[in-house]
Amino acid sequence: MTVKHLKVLHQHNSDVNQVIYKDGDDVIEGLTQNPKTLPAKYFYDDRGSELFEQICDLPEYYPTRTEALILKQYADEIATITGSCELVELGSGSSTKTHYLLDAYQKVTNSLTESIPDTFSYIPIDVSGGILKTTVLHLQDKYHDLSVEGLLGTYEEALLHLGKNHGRSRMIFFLGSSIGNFNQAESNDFLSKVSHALTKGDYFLLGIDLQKPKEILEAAYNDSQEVTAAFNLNMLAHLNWCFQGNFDLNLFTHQAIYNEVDRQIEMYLYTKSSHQVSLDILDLKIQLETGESILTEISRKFDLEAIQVQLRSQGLETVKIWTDPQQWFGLVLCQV
Ligand code: AVI
Repeated sequence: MTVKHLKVLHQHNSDVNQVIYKDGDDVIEGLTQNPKTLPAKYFYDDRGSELFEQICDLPEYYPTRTEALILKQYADEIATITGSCELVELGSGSSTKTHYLLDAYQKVTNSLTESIPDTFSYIPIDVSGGILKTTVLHLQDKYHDLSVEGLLGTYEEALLHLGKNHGRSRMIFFLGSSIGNFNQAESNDFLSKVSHALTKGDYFLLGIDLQKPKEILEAAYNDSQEVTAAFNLNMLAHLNWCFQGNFDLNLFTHQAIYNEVDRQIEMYLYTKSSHQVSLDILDLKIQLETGESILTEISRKFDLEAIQVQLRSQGLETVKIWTDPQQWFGLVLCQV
């Protein structure tokens, strides 16, 4: 089915039903180093995106509902501070929490006098074509006065594609503490690209998971229904599909630990027995030993002071911060 208002940014793939990224150099690099790693971006094929949606509803996984509560409570205030503007969401997924913002910006836009022509526009950006397509269709149905254009691509591609916003203000938002999946250097690079896609006076809204006791963190990433385990293992199925591989998912187990020194959750796949794996398209054969680990994801946990310093170093000045009563999650609004 063709969807109007969905643009494919990735040069090598014009099928919106597919997930992009097929290059594989990063896989070779990760699997040939010691200890082994795999890039977290390979979680998100359509099955991985679906599993992630299920993770967000798990009782142990507090970030999504805590951030949603903050948004529900403060979306109107955020919209009042920034005023009507073009909304750009990086890593939109199913845009569930975004409804609070869209409702608030719809009100702000409708409250403008008729003499000021303004539109209410939303640009969701994601690497998963299936979920983006569903989101765009759903939003077009729900908000008749919303102009929505989905961009299928990576953050880098999308931020470059957006260019500077001429004429009206923009707010880019990045929710769910996805910035925690970047290491310090990657997050600096990411924030610098965000900053370059904004013009003086524009806004950036960032959701961050805050530091808290190890037990709460580890439970959130080792859930009792084992959905996170399925999500982690699905990366191997995705790699099999992308690169004609023969990872046997039954030979791996999932475990997440909180590294208190680096203040990050680390998600691992451990091998149950020694075996060989090949990825034919990459011309790669690797030997895995019993109990060997593959690090698939880090999820950093933040401190409000430190993140403000980091944002400022990229030209993003904090305007206001909102948290929940337990201070488990934070929303930082900053301005160029
Ligand atoms: C997308 N990201 C913010 C999630 C997180 O919490 O780091 C990914 C995730 N991995 C396992 N559970 C959730």
